[in-house]
Amino acid sequence: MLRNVALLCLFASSLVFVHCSDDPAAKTGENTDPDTGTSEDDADVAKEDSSTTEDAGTDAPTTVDQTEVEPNNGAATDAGLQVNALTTPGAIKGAIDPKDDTDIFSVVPKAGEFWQWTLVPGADLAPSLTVFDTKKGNLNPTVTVHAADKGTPLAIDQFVLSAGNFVAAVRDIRNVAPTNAHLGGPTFTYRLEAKLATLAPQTVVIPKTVTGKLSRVAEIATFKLSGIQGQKFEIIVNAARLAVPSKLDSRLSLFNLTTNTNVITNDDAAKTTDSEITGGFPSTGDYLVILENEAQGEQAVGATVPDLSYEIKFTTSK
Ligand SMILES: [Ca+2]
Ligand SMILES: [Ca+2]
Ligand SMILES: [Ca+2]
Repeated sequence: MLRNVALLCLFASSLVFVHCSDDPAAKTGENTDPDTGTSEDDADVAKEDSSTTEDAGTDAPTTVDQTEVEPNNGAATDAGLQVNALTTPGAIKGAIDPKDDTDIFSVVPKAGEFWQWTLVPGADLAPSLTVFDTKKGNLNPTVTVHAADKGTPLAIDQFVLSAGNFVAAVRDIRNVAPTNAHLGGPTFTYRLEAKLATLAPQTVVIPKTVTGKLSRVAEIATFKLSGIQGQKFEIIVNAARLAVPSKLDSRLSLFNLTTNTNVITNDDAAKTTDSEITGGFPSTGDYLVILENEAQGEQAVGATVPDLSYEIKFTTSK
């Protein structure tokens, strides 16, 4: 259940793009393997996702410090879109200045990479950060978070399902509809960093039921398992369907670590915001399962974190 469309399409007006991963039309996707059925009904299958875990934050920082150059609002020009190319891993300093400024940075991550984005605002900025793939028909989900108050830092986990033309867009959330506060100025500063991190997936031997909880709205959880070609798998998330429903609106993907390609993604199974993926492993080898929270765009980052508990059931059959 994607609800970020309105927000994204605000960017779209200046950015030509395209993504709106939430666009129903974009959701048909790529089940690379005909065998890989989807479980549900939802056309979302096979598209998007993202993934996990934590903090690979301990990786050695190899950032390149940069400074934004206006105009970078995404407007179309003869020379292309007005965006700043961000060298990654790297960090860039900028300001939402003048009022209603949008700052857009382009990046080109590769399939299978795990990026951690952090945005640290100055005291005046209530930041909004959106990372998405502008490539038409792409598999990658849009990831967006915003602060509940000014001065609150943001973090996004981004697992890249397929190579694309990504952008990271920074605004003040109070300038977004319906608030439209028209804020900004030289003191609305921030530092945005993109760090290439190492996933630490939990190893799963099927059959297995795992319970857990995301610690922040744009965190992902990842699981590593082995599959045999042709073997059927069924992976079911329960969050909304828990006895005490949590606030996690799951999206679930299965990524083939041997071929570095996505196998299947599901946002919502029938009649629930929980995800289910089923099908057959396209080849024998290791796979990554990526669980994310697609409600992140509505869950402001602040002092309290919503209950993002989940249960995932992994099963296979011949
Ligand atoms: Ca700016
Ligand atoms: Ca700008
Ligand atoms: Ca969902």
